[in-house]
Amino acid sequence: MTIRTIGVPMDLGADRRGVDMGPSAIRYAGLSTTLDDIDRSTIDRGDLTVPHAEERDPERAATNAKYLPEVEAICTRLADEVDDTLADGALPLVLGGDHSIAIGTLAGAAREAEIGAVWFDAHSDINTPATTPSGNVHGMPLAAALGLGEFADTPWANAPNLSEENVVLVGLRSVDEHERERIRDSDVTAYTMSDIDERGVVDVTEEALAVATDGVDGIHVSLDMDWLDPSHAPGVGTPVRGGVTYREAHSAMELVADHDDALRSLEVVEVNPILDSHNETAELATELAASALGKRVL
Ligand code: HAR
Ligand code: MN
Ligand code: MN
Ligand code: MN
Repeated sequence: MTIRTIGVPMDLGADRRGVDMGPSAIRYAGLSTTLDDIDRSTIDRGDLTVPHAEERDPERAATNAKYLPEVEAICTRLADEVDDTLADGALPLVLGGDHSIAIGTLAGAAREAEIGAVWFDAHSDINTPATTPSGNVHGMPLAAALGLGEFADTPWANAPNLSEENVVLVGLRSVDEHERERIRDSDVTAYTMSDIDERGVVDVTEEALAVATDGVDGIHVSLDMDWLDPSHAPGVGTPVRGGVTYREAHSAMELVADHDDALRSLEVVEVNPILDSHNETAELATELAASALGKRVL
């Protein structure tokens, strides 16, 4: 199966500038040669065009969902790209950009198939404009995709064939109060870093994959690089101490690749080259994508 890379140089969903350079940094880190080691053909369709914050009216950032109209425009195009890629029988590899782009990836991935989603992240990204502490849309993509709260009124943001029962969060360590309530009140499954400490990353990831794949056609995997400990992935906008290690992250991605051909789409987000040290977070993002797509040592 062909892997089709789609870059989304988006940073309007986050406060710290610089994640818009993520797709370039990941390509510079050797994505195409790394993927050549996998027995699949690869093609890079380039980047979507995304406006810069400097071109926008700063007033638009003074809301409880900053730049939401811009996010809508970009995510609508991304959803079409992802859907076209899947219709062509290829696997979309979406490069972020901040995590708001997951709204588009999920909407496209869930257009013609029932899907599950595994969300590897320090954060739960399930705020809505009413509950967000920051107004940053990268803290809202799961709520948007599931049509929660005010997102019930934004059909463009909803993933049509994604249900809470097949959504799993892995590695949480930064959850806002309202997000905690929302997770408790929903059918979303969530594993914290404490679960990983107690049970190990293999056990937790296997269970997460079992939940996400239950009764669906395939899954989307969303890898927020701040899932990793900042000692391994310093180049992210919102680092949180106490994340998974380099080896744990690879183990989890290898399990993704090994799980019954379930992976239909993959996304790697929140790489911030401005905050990185010698592009190491982009290099790690490249390696982890390759592991999730089936790269092995032997
Ligand atoms: N929960 C916070 C908010 O909504 C922080 C969001 C964190 N950002 C991310 N997403 N990198 O995973 O503002
Ligand atoms: Mn830019
Ligand atoms: Mn995130
Ligand atoms: Mn995060």
